[in-house]
Amino acid sequence: MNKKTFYITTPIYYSSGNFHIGHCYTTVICDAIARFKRRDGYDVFYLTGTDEHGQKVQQKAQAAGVSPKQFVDALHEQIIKLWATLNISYDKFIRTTDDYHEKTVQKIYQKLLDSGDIYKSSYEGWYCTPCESFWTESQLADGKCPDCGREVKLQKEESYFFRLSKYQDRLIEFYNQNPDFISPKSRMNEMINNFIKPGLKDLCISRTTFDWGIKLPFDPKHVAYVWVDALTNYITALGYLQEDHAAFDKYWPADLHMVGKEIVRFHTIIWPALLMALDLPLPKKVYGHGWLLFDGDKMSKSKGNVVDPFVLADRYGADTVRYFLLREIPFGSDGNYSTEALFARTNADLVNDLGNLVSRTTAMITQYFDGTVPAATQYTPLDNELQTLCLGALDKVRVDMDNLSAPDALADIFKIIQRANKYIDETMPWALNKNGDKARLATVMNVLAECIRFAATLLAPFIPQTADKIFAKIGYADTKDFAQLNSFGKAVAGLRVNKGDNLFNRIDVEKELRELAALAAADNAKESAPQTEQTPQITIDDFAKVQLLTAKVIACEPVAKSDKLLLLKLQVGTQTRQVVSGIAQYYSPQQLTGKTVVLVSNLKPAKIRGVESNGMILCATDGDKVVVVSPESDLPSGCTVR
Ligand code: ME8
Repeated sequence: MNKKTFYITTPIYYSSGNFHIGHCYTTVICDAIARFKRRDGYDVFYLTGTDEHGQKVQQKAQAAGVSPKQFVDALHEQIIKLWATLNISYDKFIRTTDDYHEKTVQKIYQKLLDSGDIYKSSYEGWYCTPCESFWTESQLADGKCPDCGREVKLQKEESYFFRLSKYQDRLIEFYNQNPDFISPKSRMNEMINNFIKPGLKDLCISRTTFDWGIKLPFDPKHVAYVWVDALTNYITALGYLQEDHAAFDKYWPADLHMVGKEIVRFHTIIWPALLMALDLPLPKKVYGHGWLLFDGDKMSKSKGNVVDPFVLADRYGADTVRYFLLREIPFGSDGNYSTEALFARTNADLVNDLGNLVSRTTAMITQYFDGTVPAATQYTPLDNELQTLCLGALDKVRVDMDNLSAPDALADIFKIIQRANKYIDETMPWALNKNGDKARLATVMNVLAECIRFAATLLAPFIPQTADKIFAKIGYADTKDFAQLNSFGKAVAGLRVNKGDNLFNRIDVEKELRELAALAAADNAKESAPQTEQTPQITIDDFAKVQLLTAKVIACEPVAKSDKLLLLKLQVGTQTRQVVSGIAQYYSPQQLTGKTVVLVSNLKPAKIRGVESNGMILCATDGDKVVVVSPESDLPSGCTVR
């Protein structure tokens, strides 16, 4: 029989760097759900990836002095490492710079043009580059981006538009017919009241003022709007409009798009409308989770290494980080991150409850039964209580997971662990041993080993490495499904236990806080160190090799077939010469003509786009701002600059 499929996605992460523990939240939750569903018999496809195009990436690459591709490659490597560190079990990782994705996005644009859903017009409005979002004047909050509070820029450009307004009524009808489509419910109301009711406007879906994006097949001056490029990853990754579309046929529509609350808008308005235009079925659910806050603020990497997931996983283990994220943050709402809370959770739940249960039980089986789990003789009502708890746990946890509430699921699993610890105090195995009651002692050990096996099986989706360690300690061969929880008692009898090291070590809170503070101080010192530490120093003789001269722009024109290049004719003393400069996006020929600039005059001549360039003019850059360097007061051309 074919298994039921389950297609789950995370957002594709921006390739702009500085990943912090908040970023791990979406991916860790999806991983727990994916692992749970696999164990529960589903054929799961778990997709994640990176969002690599757009103005923000281009600007960051420029600021870092590398090409956008080099920039995204480095970050891609970092995120792959991060997900490996946290044991994320994705089935596919998509990059929006992957060739198949780029080609399919072009086909999608063509399809939408052919169906009349795209038209050309001109855009005038506000743009928030960090969010890559368009806003109207009335949507701005105090003149700033209503999502992130940062500066917006007035954008005026020729653009292609998607007929989003056409889908307004169909969207409302869809929401009404599928009341669980947007979860939690409060986010559905937010979408309807804040965005749909005021009236949907057609969406600008192409840009011309930068070029780090997918070129539109019918007008390559334009690149695809990064959100359309990004959202379509959910279908391009499966092979939509590609030769091999078996995965698309099998898994689409998605069962769950898990996203942070700030991007619910894109996933519940733009995405379904695009799918309607493509005549495709809509995803079953979009879940908008809350944020992990740090001191009440949305997290950022500038908070130092207390929020660096690599540092946290390295010091405390991947499962400690996973457990904290899954257990501590009330799902759907914002949650606070603090190192103290991480330590408190670890010491209380993982060290005291789980770690102790496993180490006490394996030690007792080693001591009383020479390391072999005994068979039970006869269950008392007390044993039956634990048996019932274990046998009923999966149903409860399944309901919790269907509600996407990992904290509830973990609380239900820990009921077994806490009850088993109490059972040790109630049955007092050391007294049974002293009194020579071997039969009762055997049953007690058997019940405890079973509780551990049930707990480990249920914990495996959440803290997989720990579950594997526990199975190894009790000598159990995990079948990696939940069918192993169908019976209680027999599966552990005869297993050889191996106590080994502690599962988790108690965190010495004071000491750790001191060490983290020292690490943060070292990090800050590194960041505030002057640039000269990274840039190699040069001698005055090195500098003397560069001949800098003032030069007057006597003529200037665009270089044919190039959006970026200008050809400048310069007067340098008594000579003239021509220089090609990549500043057409920042200056018009008229703005430069008559200006005195600084020329690197002894630069080796080069041909740029087939045009000879003799030297280079100096410019200062700040992100996407580029300014030509010019002497403060008027000077004749040909003066030395030192
Ligand atoms: O939004 N707490 O990418 P992204 C909880 N590229 N979750 C957080 C968080 C925090 N402090 N900070 C970030 C994008 N996240 C787009 C998606 S999908 C077609 C395109 C979550 O790198 C955030 O909510 O900014 C989102 O779910 C994920 O990290 C990636 O965010």
